[in-house]
Amino acid sequence: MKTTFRWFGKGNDTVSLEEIKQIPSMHSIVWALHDLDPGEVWPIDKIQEVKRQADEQGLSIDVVESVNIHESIKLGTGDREEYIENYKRTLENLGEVGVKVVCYNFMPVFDWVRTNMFEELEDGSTALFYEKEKIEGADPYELIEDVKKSARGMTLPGWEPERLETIEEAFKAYENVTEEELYENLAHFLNEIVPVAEKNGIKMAIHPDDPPYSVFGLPRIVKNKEDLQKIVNIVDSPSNGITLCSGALGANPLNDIPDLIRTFKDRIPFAHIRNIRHFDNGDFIETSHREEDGSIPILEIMKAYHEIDFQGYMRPDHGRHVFGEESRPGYGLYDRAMGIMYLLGIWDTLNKQ
Ligand code: DNO
Repeated sequence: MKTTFRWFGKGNDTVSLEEIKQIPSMHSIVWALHDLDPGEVWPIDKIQEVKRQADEQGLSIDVVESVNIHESIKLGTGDREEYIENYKRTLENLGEVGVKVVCYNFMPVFDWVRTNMFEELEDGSTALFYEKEKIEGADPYELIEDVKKSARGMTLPGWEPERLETIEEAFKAYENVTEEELYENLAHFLNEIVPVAEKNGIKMAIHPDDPPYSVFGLPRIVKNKEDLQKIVNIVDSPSNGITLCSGALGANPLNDIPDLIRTFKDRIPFAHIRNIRHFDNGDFIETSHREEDGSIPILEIMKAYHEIDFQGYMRPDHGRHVFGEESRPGYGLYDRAMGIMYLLGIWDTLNKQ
């Protein structure tokens, strides 16, 4: 297992590479060119600049999260081939500097969804919160306004202003798109992309839907074991893989994460480990990584990774906001660093047994 930490780039993150380097065991940053729009080719000089910055700290740039998918590819509209070609060029450029894993998602319109970024927990720390009823009755435009306000001026991954500007149009475009059609569009994309990824030494890793069910009536196709099985079957190659996110999939209590790890063991190049606490009414809140603080079986998850001799990349996912730190929602330094030490403690113990 190689440990990683998400970093949003110089001038775009409250956490520095110098700080990341001091977290024990750090192998690689998880990065992206956040100033580019989905569909643009990532220029080699910009990629090399990130590599240079990481090299200076002795960190590798093996994992990209995410190269976002242009909405035309998800919708399967006439201009999708152009964007698929651009995606291939980006993969070639990333392969050239040694990137090994590219995370992406296939969620229509919204990436992840929450109702409050700074919900207070019992100990006074705050964390991302999802209220089921609020979403069910919500007007998506109101939610967008709320999210923007609660983001405290930071752009959130997946909620970039350019994306939000076109949201009305995007909603209309998906009005008649079924889950089958969305799946067909993913299959078309993967059939085109996976051979290029293979050739460039890259493993594609799809991120599950977060939360793993339909929101605002939009189709969702990466929700559970059955969906993941269908996706890995599209192209039978290690370059067609999964980002196994325990928090995203875990929001549905019926998803058995240790079982998913064992089932898809050869197809998980990238693991996100996040704990959340379920409430009876369907709400959930993100918690510390410690198993007993939430509802996700973190110990069993680590055991399952250990059992499959996991050689991929792992990152501690969303943390709480603690010690008064002001950061991007879910992406402060302190709680994620504490999280990784907890996960490493489990891992090292398993290694000694
Ligand atoms: C949010 C993240 C997501 C994730 C993408 C992957 O914090 O978990 O934005 O990066 O869905 O493509």
